[in-house]
Amino acid sequence: MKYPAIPNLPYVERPAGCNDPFWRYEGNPVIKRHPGPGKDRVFNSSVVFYQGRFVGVFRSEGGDGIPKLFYGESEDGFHFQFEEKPSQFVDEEGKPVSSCYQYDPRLVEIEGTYYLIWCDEFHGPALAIAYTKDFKTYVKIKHPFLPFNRNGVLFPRKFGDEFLMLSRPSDGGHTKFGDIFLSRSKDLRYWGAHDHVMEPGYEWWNSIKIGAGCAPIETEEGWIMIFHGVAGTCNGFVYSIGAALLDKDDPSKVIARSADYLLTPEKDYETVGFVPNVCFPVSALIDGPTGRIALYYGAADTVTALAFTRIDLLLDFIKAHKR
Ligand code: BMA
Repeated sequence: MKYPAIPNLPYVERPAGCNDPFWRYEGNPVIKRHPGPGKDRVFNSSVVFYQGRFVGVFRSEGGDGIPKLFYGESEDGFHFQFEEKPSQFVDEEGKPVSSCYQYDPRLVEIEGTYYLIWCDEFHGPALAIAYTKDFKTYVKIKHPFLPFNRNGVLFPRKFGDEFLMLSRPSDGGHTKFGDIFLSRSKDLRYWGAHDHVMEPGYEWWNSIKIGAGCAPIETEEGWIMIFHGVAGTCNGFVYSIGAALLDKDDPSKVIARSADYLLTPEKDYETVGFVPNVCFPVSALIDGPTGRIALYYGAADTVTALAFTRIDLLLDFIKAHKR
């Protein structure tokens, strides 16, 4: 697929002397603590380019600590305003539907419709799907899979007449395991033809569990899958950012996987917060003509940060650090 131009992409060039595959925005975090009334922490959120500016679905937690999804927008991709009230969903008959929590929203545009996948309450944590064309009305369809599954990402285009989703079946709690699987559907309602994609790594930074991050990025050489990889320590989990290259025609096949992480918690806003040591990638803006990428990631389950890279640098890194 051809990624459109984003002339106003929030982006800063790689600093001279830096050889890292991702470099952080100096003004991080772009969404700090308490960015609006009732919003104590906004993180693990999804931003897309829409009608010349940036809009998104944001995970926010307030006084009750229960995550909900909120609409937000920005002219420049660095400064965001949020709606005060959580987004409302209707079912396919137009009747309001609600669930008691929602988190880790992933947005993707396919043929003019924006699809949202998130972790929803459905007798335990399960994936949910809704679609919107205007970010005002979200139509929620039935949960694609049974509980428990907290991590789902759609590919940004159909393969023939099928949608493809990466997901990570889990348990009802903080899951001490997890592989990435690929599932197929012609209508987003009935999913099957599952394939296994990737298991946790022997490298310690991703040895407990892995989960897809932003929507996979299509390149001439295949799909770049940015994912989070989790290490287990005596102080709890540590979430880093990894990348792999999946086959262009059959993305259940892994062509190359970086043995090294691309970004790991180092800055204060990543190592200190509600949950320390978390870099959780969720959405990427891609400027087609230049291959520049702006990655939004949640930091320490507290704030939202930006890191930058380019398609060619990601491909080079994955190949150079291939296991
Ligand atoms: C995962 C999810 C994420 C969170 C991460 C670290 O299991 O709940 O939302 O960022 O844990 O706490």
